[in-house]
Amino acid sequence: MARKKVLVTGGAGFIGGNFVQYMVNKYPDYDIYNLDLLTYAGDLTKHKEIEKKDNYHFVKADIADRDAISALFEKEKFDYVTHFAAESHVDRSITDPEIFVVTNVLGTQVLLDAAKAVGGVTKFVHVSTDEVYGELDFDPTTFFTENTPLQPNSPYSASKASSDMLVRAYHKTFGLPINITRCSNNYGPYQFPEKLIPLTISRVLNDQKIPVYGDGKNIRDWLHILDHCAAIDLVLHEGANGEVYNVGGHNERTNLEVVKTIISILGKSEDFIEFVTDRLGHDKRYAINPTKLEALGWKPTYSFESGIAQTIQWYLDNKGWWEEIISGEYQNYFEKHYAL
Ligand code: NAD
Ligand code: TDX
Repeated sequence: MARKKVLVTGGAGFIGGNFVQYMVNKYPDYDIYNLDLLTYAGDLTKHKEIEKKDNYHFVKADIADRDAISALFEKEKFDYVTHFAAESHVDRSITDPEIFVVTNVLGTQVLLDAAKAVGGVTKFVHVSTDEVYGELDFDPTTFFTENTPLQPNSPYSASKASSDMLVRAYHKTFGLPINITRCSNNYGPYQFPEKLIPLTISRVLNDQKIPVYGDGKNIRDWLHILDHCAAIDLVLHEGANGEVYNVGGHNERTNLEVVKTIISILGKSEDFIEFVTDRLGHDKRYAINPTKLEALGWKPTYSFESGIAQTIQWYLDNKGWWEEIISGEYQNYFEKHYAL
């Protein structure tokens, strides 16, 4: 049987990077192609363990570069596409929305066109976010389902919702075999330290203030990266054509609870918490109903308690990785965004 070729876009980032490693190790008879532009959020050092394996391949390209993407699809004739590449940070989308439209909307459309033109792609999985549904209030009995109307509130989530609509349209109009996944907040190894959990861990370890937006009562529903990778793998192989699947494991926490948990595990003082000006348009609460994915056979393996302990240990064991990042371009971003 011919080897399957899997394109993973954004495979130098946090989620795509973990997914590339998961797939390279789990499927030695698949060829995994990591396509990434290596923006500030992408780095290849995380792939030291797998880059010598025969089934791992790297291609540096911009998903919005139509000529490069068409040529790659023509050459490789992928069987599967898993699309993670994006501008992913809400705060950056508030200060500089345009690149979010170019990468997230136009880039997705370029990939869809290439898949449609070449043919042979048996599944295109578009990795989206629960943020496209907007926000929930604090009533703990309410959840996002796949039928919740899309009401994105930030330039980031608006760009992701737009890309979701294009993916849906290429299925309805051209018959492209697709799935859309919408997951809650991920955490785990190799997350860029501008996101809440790695930002808190790295700053606590350096005895620095932790900026908590507003009153810290906003709620996120935390999903361990490895549970997310298993979900994408399942949807790629078993997802019903054209369907949307929400991914989340019922791990709702306020931001303040998350920060206090990390401080407590690291044995530091809560005096490091600093309440700062709230994010513009800050969504109150996200919470996923994952019943549809569970019916396909998915079950999370991490509770928030086991996942956060594993993640903190990873950041302790891999200081070199994140220290390198926070000493680079990120430092300028941090100083501009926070006045701490
Ligand atoms: P990330 O920012 O860590 O990584 C994004 C990757 O995409 C980087 O490697 C970057 O270099 C690459 N990239 C950016 N622009 C590109 C372009 N034009 N061409 C090619 N590559 C490009 O993001 P992440 O947290 O890993 O998120 C991955 C996907 O999952 C995104 O689509 C995001 O919307 C979605 N998502 C993330 C979360 C989360 O909690 N992190 C939750 C829900 C959904
Ligand atoms: O310094 C901070 N202080 C703070 O209180 C930061 C960076 C965040 N926060 C708050 C804002 C959010 O309520 O913590 C919560 C989590 O913030 P982020 O880590 O920036 O994640 P969020 O905005 O929820 O979006 C994430 O999950 C959904 C990802 O970045 C998105 O790509 C994904 O779609």
